[in-house]
Amino acid sequence: MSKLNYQEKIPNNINLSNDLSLQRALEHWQPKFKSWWKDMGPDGFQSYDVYLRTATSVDAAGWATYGKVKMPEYRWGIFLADQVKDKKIHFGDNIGKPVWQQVPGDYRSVLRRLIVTQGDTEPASVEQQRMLGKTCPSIFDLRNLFQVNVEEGRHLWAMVYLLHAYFGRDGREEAEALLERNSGDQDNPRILGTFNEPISDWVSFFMFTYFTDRDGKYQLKSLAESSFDPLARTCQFMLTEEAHHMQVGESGITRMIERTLEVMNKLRTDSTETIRNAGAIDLFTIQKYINFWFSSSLDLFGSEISSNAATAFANGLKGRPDEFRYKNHIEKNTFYELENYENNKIINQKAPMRNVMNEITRQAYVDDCDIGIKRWNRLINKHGYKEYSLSLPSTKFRRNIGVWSNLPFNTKGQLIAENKYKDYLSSCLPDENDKKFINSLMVQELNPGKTASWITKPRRGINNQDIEYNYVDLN
Ligand code: BYC
Repeated sequence: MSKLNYQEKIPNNINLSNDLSLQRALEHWQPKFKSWWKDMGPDGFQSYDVYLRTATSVDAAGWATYGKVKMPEYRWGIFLADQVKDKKIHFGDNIGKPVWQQVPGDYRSVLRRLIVTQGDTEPASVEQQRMLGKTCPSIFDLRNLFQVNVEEGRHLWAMVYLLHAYFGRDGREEAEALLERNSGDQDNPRILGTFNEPISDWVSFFMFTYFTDRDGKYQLKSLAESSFDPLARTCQFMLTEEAHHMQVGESGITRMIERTLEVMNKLRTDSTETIRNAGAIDLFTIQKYINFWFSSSLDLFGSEISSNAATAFANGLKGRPDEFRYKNHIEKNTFYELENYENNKIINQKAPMRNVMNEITRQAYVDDCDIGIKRWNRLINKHGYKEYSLSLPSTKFRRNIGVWSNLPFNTKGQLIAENKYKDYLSSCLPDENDKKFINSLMVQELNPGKTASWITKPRRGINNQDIEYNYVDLN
């Protein structure tokens, strides 16, 4: 079991003190990270004690140690899952050879691109969420926001470690650039689309943590299969933390729906106006937010048919999530049937399996997203509203990347007239009115144990603490 060296400036389980030049490079980057955190991290609350979990080792007992800490003093560390002895490459053309402890020259730039793309999303999400503390529905939710934020910061550290340790000078330059791009910046935006979308209300935050963090889960699972062992081990440990982020999303949306149903039952109404006047969010509006964040997150998997994905699989850089579940790990002359769009028609096509890895990962993601939808529909049903249900829009709807990009598909996956599309889109995505209404609900609630009108209380506290516990010390 690897133990954390807690005495060092940068907590780690990689024997950092034995590698002075790496230690120096990271210590050089650390103040830049801290200054980025101060400028672009959570606005306000930086001087308050927050009940946070910190990783102190990578085993089950130590990865979640709870205590009050001021966010700028959070111990952002570097942790890799334990190394497996004699591990072999388990997919692609290099199958059976030992995994790589160093970056093979041929794959250097592709690997660096993957790590930079992954790394870029982490600080991006912190930037997107930076103003949310001002409108938190409860102190419990405020703490969860900060937990997510500090861990995304740690995930940035994880990628920066790989860049510094394995990519020399260009890795160090990329690490600097990760702090220079900013979410939504006109001149120097974040790399992937979703990470430039504003998250200015908590409905978007819960949707983001449900849908976009789940993309993170699937991308990390793919990278956790990598033949570049330090990357695989880094991502394995990141996945442990990622699970909590998705749980924040799922429970947040559940609590929001619960409040809506309570209001519908109490007032015996399904009128949007009446529900809104009672301070809850009608199911139609919730569906619009699902439509927005799900469709945006689908783009993060890349094109349905991708030569990048084929190369990454063939070379063993990026596998399928849970690669062990598949029978064939080489997929050389195998094919996959999928839909494509040619000459204004949807056609069925067979494509080489290696080229459709993005689509296979996306499908696994869609199935996972659907689990929450089914659960929410059971809740709606239980409250007696059998005629209502939430759903995931079609994977063809509102796409900007891949086969379906910029085509006028409706949420059911049917093509509609081009000239009707703009109006259609505004009818099924949050419009200005919806956003205005949602913003009107976003009132900060800081009394321990109290919760804003639009969401129910959490069922359980954090780490067996009471719901009323003072998760953020405001004194
Ligand atoms: N927006 O062959 P293609 C997370 C680019 S989230 C803008 O279709 P490929 C987290 C692509 O870069 C997980 N550009 O796709 C969640 C390429 O550009 P170049 C993040 C896009 O390469 C919440 C071109 O289009 N992890 O962790 O097979 C909070 C053609 O690419 C987009 C990763 O991203 C887009 N949506 O796959 C915090 C994993 N999609 O090279 C964190 C690492 C594609 O032609 N990244 N493009 O200039 C990858 O594995 C791959 O880069 C992608 C794309 C899956 C993103």
